[in-house]
Amino acid sequence: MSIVEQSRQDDVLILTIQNPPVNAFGVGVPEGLHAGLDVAASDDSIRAVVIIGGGRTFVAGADIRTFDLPREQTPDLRGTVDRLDRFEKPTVAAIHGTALGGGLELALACSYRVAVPDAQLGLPEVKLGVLPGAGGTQRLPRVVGVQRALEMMLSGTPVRADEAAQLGLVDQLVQGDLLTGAVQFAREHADARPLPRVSERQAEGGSPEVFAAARAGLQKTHRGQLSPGFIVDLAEMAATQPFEQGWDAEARLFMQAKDSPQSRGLRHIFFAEREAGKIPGLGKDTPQTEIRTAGIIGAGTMGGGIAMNFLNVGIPVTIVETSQEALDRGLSVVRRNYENTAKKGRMTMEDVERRMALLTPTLNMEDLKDADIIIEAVFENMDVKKDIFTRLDGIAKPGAILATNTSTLDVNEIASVTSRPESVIGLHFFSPANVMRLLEIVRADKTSQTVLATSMALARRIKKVGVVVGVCDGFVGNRMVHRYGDEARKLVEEGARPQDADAAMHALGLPMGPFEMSDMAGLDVGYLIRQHQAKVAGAPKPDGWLDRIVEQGRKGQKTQAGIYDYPDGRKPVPAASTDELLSTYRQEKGLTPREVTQEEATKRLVYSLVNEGAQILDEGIAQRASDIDVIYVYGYGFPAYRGGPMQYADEQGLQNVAADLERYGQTPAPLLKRLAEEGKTFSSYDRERTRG
Ligand code: 3H9
Repeated sequence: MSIVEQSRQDDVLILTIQNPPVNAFGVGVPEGLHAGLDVAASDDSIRAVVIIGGGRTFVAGADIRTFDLPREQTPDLRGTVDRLDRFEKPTVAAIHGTALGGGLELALACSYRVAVPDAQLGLPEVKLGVLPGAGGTQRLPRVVGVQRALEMMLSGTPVRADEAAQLGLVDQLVQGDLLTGAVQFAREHADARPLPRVSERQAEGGSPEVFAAARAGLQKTHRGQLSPGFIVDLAEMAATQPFEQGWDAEARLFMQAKDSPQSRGLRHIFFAEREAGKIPGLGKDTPQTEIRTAGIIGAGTMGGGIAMNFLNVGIPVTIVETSQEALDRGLSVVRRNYENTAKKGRMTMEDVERRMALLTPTLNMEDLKDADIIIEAVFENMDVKKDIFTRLDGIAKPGAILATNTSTLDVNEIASVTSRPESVIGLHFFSPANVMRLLEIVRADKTSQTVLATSMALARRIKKVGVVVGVCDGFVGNRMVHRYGDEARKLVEEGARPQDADAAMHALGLPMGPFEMSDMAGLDVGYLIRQHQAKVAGAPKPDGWLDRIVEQGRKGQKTQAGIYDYPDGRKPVPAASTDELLSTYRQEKGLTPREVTQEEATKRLVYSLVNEGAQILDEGIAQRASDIDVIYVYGYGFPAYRGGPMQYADEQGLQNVAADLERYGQTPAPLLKRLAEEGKTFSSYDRERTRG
């Protein structure tokens, strides 16, 4: 079967792009379209051409997998678009599913666009660190106006075809069969001349103020990123220069953006996220349990946030607490969260009531007997969790999934108190659980394939990115963050100020550094763990500088004082008391402070994550390096345009990373050392293992 099929309905030639799964503009597509256009050009009986996608969608964009190919092997989208723009017979793009990126650019170069009402049209290139590179930056402003085009290109968010029709982006909505409607439309417009060409139109609404505002806005929405600035520059060219000039500049800037580490990072995460959904040994036909109802134990911040994910997609939740007061408090927090969303105009009050009506509060755990999945979200204490799972074992119906939201504890041990360890799994949500997209899915030794497959599908259904991890202290994310916290504390002992360590991570694009994060999470949690561990080990009482801060009653944001002061409740301000405490501490311990450069701080912090990540990978706790990246981007705010810590290390070169680790007194993990010596990357390691 050819990638572009040709067929005829009398005087209309139909070109159907067949490149599953999403009809990306890949190898063979331009050749097929050119062949079709050759036929149309040479056959007088053909009066118009319809271009349509086979399968579930129109064209979802350029084939991202071809971005790293040598230029001459990349499918020539621009050449195809250019030919369509000049073509002498009417061309109609018939759109269903998605017309994204290069797909929409192809459609914009046609004379007309028709679409089914629920099709999605957009230019999401910014999300991949590139820009619309086949005329999109020049054509979209000429159709929908500069302001709207900037919004669409900078957010990357598509619009539905019915909205696109109002914007003039779609010429006609087709209610019935798309092909029939498109052919009819093509016939009706077959003789209309001159042919409408977007490239000949003017872009409206491009005042200097619009561009100034767009540039100022980028500081907030896309700080530190390359391609959004290019997009604004090109939209300005669309408004002020002849088409050809903008078209040429676009090609240049597209290549520059595509070849940047930022675009490599974003493309890495795009594929990593999809890869994370694939579990070796877990076939597509693995039976799944149907999840119609959920039970949650604990209506605290975590339990309430978890419940919201289910309510949002229409799954009824029964939520259990031990006191009426805790239950009422939990429910009112959920309601308040929804009402705040409604106040911002992102949902109606009817939506709020509809969701709240799905939430059933109870003090009786027996009420969970019919739930298809039960998630325990009480505080981190093994005895409490074991007690809950013992009781659940007697209550839950056979086949129900019993999940724990523990962030550190041994899921095997929790499962061992039940008579059905195959039904037990860890579902580690990240705070705030209704916002953060990551879900660590902790596979215990006896977790069944069905429970795992159901949990993965559930993650997608509640709009989370599920990543499967193995059992160990802290799983992937928190285990790495512990090492990062240790390194941050050491940096300060050696002479850095806490704000220097935080600034080192801001420089990389993280919204928070290690100490801002600790203050937000609460310093007492780590303190209690350290004290407990020392006691168990019979070691002396820990007396680090951070322990001393907690002993001053400064527990972080929640006490309005931690490593930082919080005069307005939220914004950290360096604290004089911390400086004093540190200077006394260093004197007492005989530590002579030295200057720590930002470069050293950044490397030591990120590489501590990478080093632990390599160890985790070697132990098989994470299945792929790219899974670790997904965890850090979706759970810890690591900038997607850096691709995650492992991809960042690949960009730096693993030899350099290993050498720096040694220089700063850390021992490279055996896997990292080996890959560095062999001149490999984490990506190549992932690829080899997938092939193997
Ligand atoms: C561009 O167009 C540049 C031009 O302006 C200029 C050029 C000169 N390429 O997401 P799914 C794969 S930039 C290659 O799970 P869904 C995906 O990896 C591009 N592969 O399905 C997955 O593979 P696998 C602008 C692609 O239904 C499979 O298709 N376009 C591409 O949840 C299914 O994907 C975009 O940025 C692609 N373009 O969502 C659109 N797209 O099965 C990016 C998908 O092996 N794509 N794949 O894991 C999307 O947003 C979503 O995939 C889409 C479908 C909404 C289309």
